[in-house]
Amino acid sequence: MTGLFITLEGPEGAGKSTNREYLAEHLRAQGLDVVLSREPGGTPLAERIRELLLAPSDEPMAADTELLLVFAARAQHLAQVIRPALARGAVVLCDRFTDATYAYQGGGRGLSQERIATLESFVQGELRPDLTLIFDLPVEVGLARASARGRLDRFEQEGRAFFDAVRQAYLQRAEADPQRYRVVDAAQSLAEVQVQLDALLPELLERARG
Ligand code: Z5A
Repeated sequence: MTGLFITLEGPEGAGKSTNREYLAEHLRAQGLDVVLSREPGGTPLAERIRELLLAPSDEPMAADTELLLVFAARAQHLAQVIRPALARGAVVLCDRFTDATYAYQGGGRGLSQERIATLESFVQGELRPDLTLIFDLPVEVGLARASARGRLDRFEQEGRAFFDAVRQAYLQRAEADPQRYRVVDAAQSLAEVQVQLDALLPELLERARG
C-alpha cells in the first residue's frame, strides 16, 4: 500500500502551517491516517540541522553548505518519517520539501537546477510529492506577516531581490507541471484561502483513497 504525499510550499508568511492544520483536520474527519511534518526538520536530528540552517551567524554559510545541509536533513526525514508513513498508506502533509530547495537555493542563491536535481535523485530516488500546493502571495505581504512575529531568521534577513527570485522559481515550477501543482492565492483573507482549499478537498480525498 502506498499513501499520498502532499507538500505545501510558498514564501514566508504564506499560511502554509496554518492551512496544513486546516487540511489535516478535514482529512482526519474522513477517517484518514494523516502525518504532519515539515522541512527542514521533522525528526530530532533533522531539527538540529534546521537550527544550523536558520540561525543567523557571523560566519557566512556557503551556498553549497546550505544545499547539502538541506538534503542531509531531508535524507533523515525520508528515512524516519516520510517513507514509513507512505508505506503504511498514510497521507503525509509536509510543510516544504524539495520545491523549496529549487526556489531558495536555486532561485534565491542562484545554484544550478542540475546540481539540485542530482542531489534530489541521490537522496529521494524516484520519490516525488504526489501533489504540491503553492501558497503564492506578493513578497511584501509575506514579509510583513513574518516580521510581525519578531526576530528574523537567516533567510528572512535576505533582501527583496532574493524573495522575488524565490517566488518566481515557485511559479515557474507550477507552470511547468500543472498536473502536480495547484497555486493558491494566499494574499486573500484566511477565510477566503480556506474556501480555495475546500474546493481542492474532493480531489485530495479521492486521491488519498486511491
Ligand atoms: N528552506 C530552504 O532554503 N530550502 C529548503 O529546501 C527548505 C527550506 C525545505 C524555514 O522554513 C526556511 O527554510 C525557509 C526556507 C528555508 N525560509 N524562510 N524564512 P519555514 O517554513 O519554517 O519558514 P517560513 O516559511 O518562514 O514559515 P512561516 O513564516 O511560518 O510561513 P507559513 O507557515 O507559510 O505561515 P503561517 O505560520 O501559517 O502564517 C504566518 C502568519 O500569517 C501567522 O500569524 C498567520 O496567522 C498569518 N496568516 C496566515 N494566513 C493568513 C492570511 N490569509 N491572511 C492574514 N494572515 C495570515
